Amino acid sequence: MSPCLNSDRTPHNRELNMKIGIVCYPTYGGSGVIATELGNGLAKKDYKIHFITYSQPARLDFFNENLYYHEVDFRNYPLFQYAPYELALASKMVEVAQFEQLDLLHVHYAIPHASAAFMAREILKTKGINIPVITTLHGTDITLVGKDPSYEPVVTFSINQSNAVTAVSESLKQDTYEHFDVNKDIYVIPNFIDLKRFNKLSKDHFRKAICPDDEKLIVHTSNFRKVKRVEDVLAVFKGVNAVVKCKLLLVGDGPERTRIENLCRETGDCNDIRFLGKLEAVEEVLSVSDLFLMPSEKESFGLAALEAMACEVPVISSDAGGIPELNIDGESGFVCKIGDVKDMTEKALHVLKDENLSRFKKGALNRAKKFDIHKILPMYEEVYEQTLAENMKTLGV
Ligand code: GMT
Repeated sequence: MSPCLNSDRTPHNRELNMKIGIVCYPTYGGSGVIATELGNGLAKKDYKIHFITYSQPARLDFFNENLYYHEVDFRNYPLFQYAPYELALASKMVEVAQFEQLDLLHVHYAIPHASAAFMAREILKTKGINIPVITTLHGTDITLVGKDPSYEPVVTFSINQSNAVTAVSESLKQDTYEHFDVNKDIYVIPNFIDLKRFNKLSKDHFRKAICPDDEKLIVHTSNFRKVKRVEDVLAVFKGVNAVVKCKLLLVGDGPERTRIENLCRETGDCNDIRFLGKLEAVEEVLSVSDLFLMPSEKESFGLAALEAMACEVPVISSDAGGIPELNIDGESGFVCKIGDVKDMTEKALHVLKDENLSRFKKGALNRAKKFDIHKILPMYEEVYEQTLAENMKTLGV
């Protein structure tokens, strides 16, 4: 069968009503959030968006006529120690692409989405359907898990086989070239924020309950993995609290939470620290906070810090990965060396001084505005247009 496009719509119509399959992790992680918000944003612009994943994405809990959700049904069998998710995902991509006449597949987080998409694309070719695959690299798929020898050959292959590749920061792009034998151009498209949702809300009653004696409020949100260095958050908080009375809110959950909770019980700091667990309306907490801490060991962009900045919260961060592309030293907060809790504490005290705080709050908001969803979404649209045009050229259309 000769190669052909998936639908007989003209290129003009194709631009207006592009049908896109988005594959992502549906959990609270940053890659899933970006993929879901991207899909939501595109749906508002009349694209038809088909999410393909193993459960309903966390931020996809409303109705929109342009949004569709296809659940990957993966079954176990006594012979398998682990259910082969990647195969079920590839099969679902084939099914959805074929029956919904998708124009392209956009996968978020390389493992295992890029290799599953490669498989789906090749299967579709045998059915006379030729659609391109775009892979967005998010961070640990490159900097941690992906470069592990147990995954590296497949990650390298599936990046090189993607029709287009994007990365969420210049730093992640460079890491990809450093750790993998990649011969493709990588487009840098930073994370973005919906400023209609993330802005400073008036939640003073909440602040009064947490800080009854007008203490300063420090916040950290993460998935409590080792790379987040949450123990550094505790150390900085202890140092700051010794000079300026403050409270610490820890939002999120993950493998390190129990250890961190035990640590703060041992040091006796628990009275001033609250673990809030996973929170859907994180913007409400950010709205009453004075300072955000992100001391990560690895961080390709730092979406959680961007969410804080949009709510006018300055950031004290490490200089890991792409964070310096977001947090501007001396403007939106400060950038310190990974693990330098002394410097982080000093910088935090500087920001929290009454004469400095409002300047840093403004600086944080101004920086966040650069990553407004309305500025970043067109960058993805451009990659879609270009990739489709290249695909058509290859097919001689
Ligand atoms: O932070 C995490 O561990 C979650 C992870 C993910 O893929 O879900 O986040 C990564 O992608 C985000 C969205 O692009 C980035 O903002 C985060 O910086 C990045 N995390 C790391 O690189 C550790």
